[in-house]
Amino acid sequence: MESPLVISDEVRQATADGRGVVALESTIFSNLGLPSPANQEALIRCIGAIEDAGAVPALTAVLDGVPRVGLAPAEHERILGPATKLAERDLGVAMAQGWAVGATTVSASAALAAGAGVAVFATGGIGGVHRGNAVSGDVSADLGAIARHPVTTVCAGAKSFLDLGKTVEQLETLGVPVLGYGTDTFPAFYGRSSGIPVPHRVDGPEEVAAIVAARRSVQPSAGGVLVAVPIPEADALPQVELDEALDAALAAAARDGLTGAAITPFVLAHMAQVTEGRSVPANLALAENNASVAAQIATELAGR
Ligand code: PSU
Ligand code: MN
Repeated sequence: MESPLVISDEVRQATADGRGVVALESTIFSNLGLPSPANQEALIRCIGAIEDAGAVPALTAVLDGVPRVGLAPAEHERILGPATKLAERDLGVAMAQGWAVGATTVSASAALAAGAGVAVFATGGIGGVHRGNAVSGDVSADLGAIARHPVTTVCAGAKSFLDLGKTVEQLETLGVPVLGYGTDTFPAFYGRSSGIPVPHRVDGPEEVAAIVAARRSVQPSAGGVLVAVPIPEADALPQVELDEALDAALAAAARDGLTGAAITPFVLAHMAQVTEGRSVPANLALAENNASVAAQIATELAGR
């Protein structure tokens, strides 16, 4: 049976030409990730960063029930509008039910990237183990997807309101190599460090490419690698302010009885409100930086 996955001509051509391709998730660019018009700015900056580094961007989404890797510029505005959050578990449902705009999370994007043979994927922050998960059982499907799919995911750590210690532990349990990019600790999204050690440190794209290639050579069916890049120094928010904003956002989420997939959009919106919008430029800066690092890694990998 032919794959229903539609890969853009540009992405196909880049792959055939041995150029780097970087997949991008669509949830952060939708109304679920960033407020308008910051979401559009984020998309423009991420695409620009990938192109500046000589690679080709491949936005992932499900549009009108069709899973896509690589969207035409004219289609970008569909992602920026109202969208339905689409995790890996939802892929078949979105296709069969013909969802108009399914914004793919990290788990769904990694699955689509793998299906299209795209080796590198950039996001802002991955999902992970939620605080209080001993009661709620809330662990993002992102972790399992990163472990399973043969894609290198580039992030600024996990979303800041998660239990980062448990998230790093869970990545170890799942067998995901976590590479601190120019750092010995797991980044904390809006902040440069969580203080939690990462198992390995790398200091450039060629080091990441060498690790991915070595892993593949010894274990052809190996899953993903996670590259954790701290937010640029100038864009980081002070940790004290963050902790306070987070506590307030999480308390509000609990008070409103939010659970499951609804928590992330709520907390992100609340954080923007509590930090008087300052979490938004930080989010843009880290997403753009991740896209740039991902493009450099993709270019290195494509040249091997
Ligand atoms: N981090 C952000 N903004 C986001 C997300 C993460 O700063 O919008 C999204 C990503 O798409 C991620 C998803 O894959 O949230 C995880 O959601 P959940 O915790 O429900 O698995
Ligand atoms: Mn969840």
